[in-house]
Amino acid sequence: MEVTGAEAAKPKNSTGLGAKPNASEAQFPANFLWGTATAAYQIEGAWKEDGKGESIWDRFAHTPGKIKGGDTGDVACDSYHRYREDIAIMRAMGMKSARFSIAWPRILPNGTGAVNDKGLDFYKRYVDALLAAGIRPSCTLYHWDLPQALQDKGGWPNRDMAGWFADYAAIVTKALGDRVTAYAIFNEPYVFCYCGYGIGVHAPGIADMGQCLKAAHVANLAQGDAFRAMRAIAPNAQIGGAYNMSPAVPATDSAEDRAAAERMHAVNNIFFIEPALTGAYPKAFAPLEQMGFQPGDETRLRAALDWIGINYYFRMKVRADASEKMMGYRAEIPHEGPLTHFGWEVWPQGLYDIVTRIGRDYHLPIEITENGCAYADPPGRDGTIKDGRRTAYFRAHLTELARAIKDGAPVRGYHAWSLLDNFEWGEGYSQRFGLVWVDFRHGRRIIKDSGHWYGQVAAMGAVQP
Ligand code: IFM
Repeated sequence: MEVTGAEAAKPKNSTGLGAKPNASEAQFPANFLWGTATAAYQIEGAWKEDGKGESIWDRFAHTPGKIKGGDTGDVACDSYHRYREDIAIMRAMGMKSARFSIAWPRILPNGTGAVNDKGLDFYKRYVDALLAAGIRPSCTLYHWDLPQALQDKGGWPNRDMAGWFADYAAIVTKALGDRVTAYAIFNEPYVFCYCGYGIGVHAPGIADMGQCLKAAHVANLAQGDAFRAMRAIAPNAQIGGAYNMSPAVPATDSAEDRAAAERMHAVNNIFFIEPALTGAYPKAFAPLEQMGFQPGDETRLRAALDWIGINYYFRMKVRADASEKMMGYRAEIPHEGPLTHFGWEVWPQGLYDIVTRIGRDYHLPIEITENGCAYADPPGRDGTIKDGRRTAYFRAHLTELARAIKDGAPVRGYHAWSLLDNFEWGEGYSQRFGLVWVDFRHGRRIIKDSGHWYGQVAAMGAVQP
């Protein structure tokens, strides 16, 4: 079944999705922002088109042995050329918000200096097409595709990065500021610092915890500098960030494991929020000297974020471990619940736990900027994709989210990861997270059963049990 217009959102009677809301369903607020999320490198392709510069992910993926199956993002979902089709799908699914990211090397091929107008024009067209479809553009400035030219100057551990990033953020805000009102400065700064500089499984492939700590501090400075630059240009924009978060569950009830879990929360969940909102690192983990902290940085770190984005995939069990010199703990994904194709435990209550804690601790509007699962279900003979496990995953997580909202968590939106099957970083194309299946050879898209189901949830503002 090819995707065509309003077909996507038709009720599926076999699953009872056309039924009226009833009292036992999980109900969401009337103006709730139902959406999907994507990221530039994962979907766009066109890696050297229209003046785009090389990114660290281009370089990393082109290095033999780095990505499963030798996959690259050179073509990906070809969304650079097929974005109108993607937006038609979102519209047909009744989406109200589209989270997407900008590729920095499309705008500034060398990271700094001359602006590539063709790159800016692409995102202007993209945003205009979203607005024409009645979908709110939610723009992430950095989802990991650093210009390689800046990595050649040291990348995120180099303090100059903060200023370069703020300049880039200003250019984008000036160009899109009249069209875009929602921005996330970074996507998952913990992941790009830790995986990129600490353990080297992501671009630029450096395994050095010293560099990781420096990168994390510079990213925090960059967040503050970019926030101020953007606020000056777009005073009414909603500026926030998307942070990966895993509720930290102590492995035992011992005081050591409980303290270790709090330390993990500090490192993993709030390391890029506390400095922005308070000017200081979380007390449970603040190795200032190793991070290269300088006098005056406490002011630069500050960013009065308007909203907090939470990317939730799994919880972590944490135990104290003195042999872990830096953090003093060991954290792992438990296997008590069912596992996705990626091997991640499905634990819907974790979404409730993290959302209620962040709501309680920071009193800021929250959006779920990512939540989703990888399952490989292919199209059947009739061309449909029966991915019941994905539907069950979203049903369970949305039910927990509705419970969190009922209990007072200030959540205003939810973005399923992801609109499309796409390039899953080190895993290449082996992990399919999409509500929409993509044939990576021909670019064809098919809305999966879960995508039809999610469209109905968005239309009804409720999840049926
Ligand atoms: O695909 C990624 C995304 O880029 C960032 N958050 C997690 C997703 C699944 O691993």
